[in-house]
Amino acid sequence: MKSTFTLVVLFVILLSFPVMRSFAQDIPFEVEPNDTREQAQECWYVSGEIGVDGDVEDWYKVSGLDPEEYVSFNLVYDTELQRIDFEVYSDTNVIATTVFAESNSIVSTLVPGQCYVRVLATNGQGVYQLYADQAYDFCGMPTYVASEGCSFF
Ligand SMILES: [Ca+2]
Repeated sequence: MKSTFTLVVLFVILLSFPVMRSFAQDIPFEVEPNDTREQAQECWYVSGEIGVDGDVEDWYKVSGLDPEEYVSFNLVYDTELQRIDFEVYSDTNVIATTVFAESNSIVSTLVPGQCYVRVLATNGQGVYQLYADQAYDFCGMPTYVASEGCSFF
């Protein structure tokens, strides 16, 4: 009985590897030029590189959001190599920004207009991943909470 359970667990683990790998491969990479709002790349999640060859900002456009529900943004990067902040826009208005963000900084906010995210290299260079999410827990609260060091306007 115990060996059957062990086999089932091993089988599930083996099955999960292709799923995780395919998810990682499905994250699109940024497309330059994307240095202005007009050049913003449409996506909910993206991997990019910043701080290289004078490229200090990347713009993204997030469409299909429910304007009455909170959206969470999560930025992941290597703090040993770089420092990155990001700003969230509703149309042309900045509504939230991180200040000296740690990796895995999360901002949750309402975005009533067209959403844009501007990623800014503040020091160094390297790659990052940016995720937008409108997922909620069973109590209707955003699954992410705002990190310290984030400002809202
Ligand atoms: Ca850029």
